[in-house]
Amino acid sequence: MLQDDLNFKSGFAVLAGLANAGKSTLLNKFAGVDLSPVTHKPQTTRQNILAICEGRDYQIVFVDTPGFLHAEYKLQEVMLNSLNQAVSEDADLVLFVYDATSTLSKHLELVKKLKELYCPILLVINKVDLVKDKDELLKIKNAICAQLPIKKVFYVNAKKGEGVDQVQRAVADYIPFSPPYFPKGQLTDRWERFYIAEFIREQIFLLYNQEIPYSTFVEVETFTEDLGDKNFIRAIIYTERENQKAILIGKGGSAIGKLRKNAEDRICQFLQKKYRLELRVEVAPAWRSNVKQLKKFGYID
Ligand SMILES: Nc1nc2c(ncn2[C@@H]2O[C@H](COP(=O)(O)OP(=O)(O)OP(=O)(O)O)[C@@H](O)[C@H]2O)c(=O)[nH]1
Ligand SMILES: [Mg+2]
Repeated sequence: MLQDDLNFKSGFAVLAGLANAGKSTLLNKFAGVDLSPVTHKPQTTRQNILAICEGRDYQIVFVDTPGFLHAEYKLQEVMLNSLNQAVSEDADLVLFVYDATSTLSKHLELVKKLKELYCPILLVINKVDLVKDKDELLKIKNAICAQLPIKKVFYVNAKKGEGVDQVQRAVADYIPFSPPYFPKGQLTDRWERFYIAEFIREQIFLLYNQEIPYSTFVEVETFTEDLGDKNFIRAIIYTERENQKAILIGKGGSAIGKLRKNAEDRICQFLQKKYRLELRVEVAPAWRSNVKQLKKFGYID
């Protein structure tokens, strides 16, 4: 083994926090690309997403997770399991992402879970731009540090990327000496199809309200890569009820037309290639509570 290999560090840094705390925004800043869907709605992230970041002598695998929640239906239980598994089994380090406008009382259960961990925990107080009175930030820090063995605290505006580099440097310090987990230059561990479905779902979260985003699952049926100008993607949006299907489509197809356009732009921008997106809506009754459907959709192994 070369001397340099012995000095190499590598590890999994898991982002944990409540829904809407800004975990995916932060992950995207680490990645340098908008990999993980970000929306103003809670529970946007449903599955763990990896962003692999490299330095000269380290490779950090950042893990975005679903926000901590009280599971009411099976899909939420699966989301919570993803978070639990990431922090309890995979993490070499946890980044506790805390929305500075939130309250500690909403975090009691999550704090209880974090107390059980043996790995280092770094506290990232995010959305500091929304807090006028900076003394408030100090109070948040003191309250959390009284509860958890926090190694370091960061004040961050993830949306603007302010304070993010300092977090990454600290993570590189705290991860263990280890050979890299992934080949050099790899950004993530999933295929394009996964991100295409995620970006369509992201645009659904941005365009539709109430229960609609939560009731949808997106499946990429066809993804062509060798047809030049004629490359296309065909995707199915599953929803739970006929009336939700009607809302998704909209009068004369107006709503789905807008969704198609926005999602197509997002996908083409990410893949840096031109694709024509085709969408179809189907009903899969109560799929969020149906283990068989969740397996079919890939939420359960
Ligand atoms: N003002 C402000 N808004 C932010 C900041 N970071 C994230 N946001 C916004 O907060 C909202 C939620 O961000 P996400 O990154 O989707 O949050 P999340 O923790 O991944 O949420 P879930 O996936 O639902 O658990 C989005 O509207 C972001 O633009 C920040 O530093 N300042
Ligand atoms: Mg998220």
